[in-house]
Amino acid sequence: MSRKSVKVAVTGAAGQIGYSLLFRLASGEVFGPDTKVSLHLLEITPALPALEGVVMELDDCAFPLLENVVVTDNAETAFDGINWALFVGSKPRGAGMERGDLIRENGPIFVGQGRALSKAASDARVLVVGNPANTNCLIAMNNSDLPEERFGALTRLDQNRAYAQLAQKAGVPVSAVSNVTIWGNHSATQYPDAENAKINGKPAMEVITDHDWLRGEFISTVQKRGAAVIAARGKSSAASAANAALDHVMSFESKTPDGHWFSAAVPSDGSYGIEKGLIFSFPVVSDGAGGYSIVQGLQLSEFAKEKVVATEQELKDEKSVVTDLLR
Ligand code: NAX
Repeated sequence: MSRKSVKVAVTGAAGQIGYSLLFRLASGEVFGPDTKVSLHLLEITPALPALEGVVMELDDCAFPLLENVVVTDNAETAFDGINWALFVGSKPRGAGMERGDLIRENGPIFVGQGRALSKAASDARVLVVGNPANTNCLIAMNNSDLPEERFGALTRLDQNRAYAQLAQKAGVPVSAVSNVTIWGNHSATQYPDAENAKINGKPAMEVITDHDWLRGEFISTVQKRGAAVIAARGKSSAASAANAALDHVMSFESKTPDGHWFSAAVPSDGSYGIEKGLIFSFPVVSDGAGGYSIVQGLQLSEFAKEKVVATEQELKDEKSVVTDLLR
């Protein structure tokens, strides 16, 4: 999709993912060399001074395509006339916090931001990055008048992690890997599907003959990669998360090459028997003109079906914790 200019809202812009995201958006690498970019940055009030520092650095890059930067703690101001909303801002999981606590803590943010979207942006497409991303996206979608198909949550980082693992195991460049799908939730129940993946155009299951690895360590490595990065770095994934968010945006902005697909958590239309309306990661193709569809007809083994049912169940359970935030 080529545009003269694009307005992108980023929430949580003073955070670590924001710091990796904003400069790449402003550089033109996402929307192309002919598209001017306006950044609409939303933060909570106490983080605005830090955000001003980030804006100084954006100024100091003298990006020719960066037309305008809005800095605000008001969601309606941030979302005014935007084309994309990247919902990164949320509270991190604190020590001893259960997933359910995090959902209750962050859910209300997405009620307010969903409502603000309805008032301020009729053309926006939304990507939720802040965790628990799928359920936060469900909440935002339910509190907004924007069409459901505009909403998505990030599982592209999981997909990219799966690509890297398969490439390393097969001893091939990552560009040789294709058609990996992440099914379900951006959580440890996600199912990274190697059964439908390809390496140099051949089924990955033929190229990698260690099927115990494919059904065991491969899946658990991808599922637990976020925790492994935290253990090693002392901080959660940031540059790779920002990179994946931009991959997600670029994939929806362009036509998916024939025979390929990418993973994104989108509202289920009942495909593969998944409960309608859940924000579930599927194989997706984009038409490059604002539309997308879920790839149909992929074969799922009994092993895969069990995994898909488990991650669907987790999303149903998460939904049941926030029913009061849905309308
Ligand atoms: P940081 O804590 O560095 O930044 C979060 C920012 O959000 C802070 O600056 C905070 O002030 C702001 N914020 C909090 N509430 C807000 C609100 N109501 N409105 C606007 N801004 C608000 O976290 P960071 O490392 O940037 O991660 C952000 C989110 O991404 C977290 O929820 C994290 O768990 C999630 N992640 C999601 C991933 C995915 O693949 N879906 C992977 C990476 C990451 O873990």
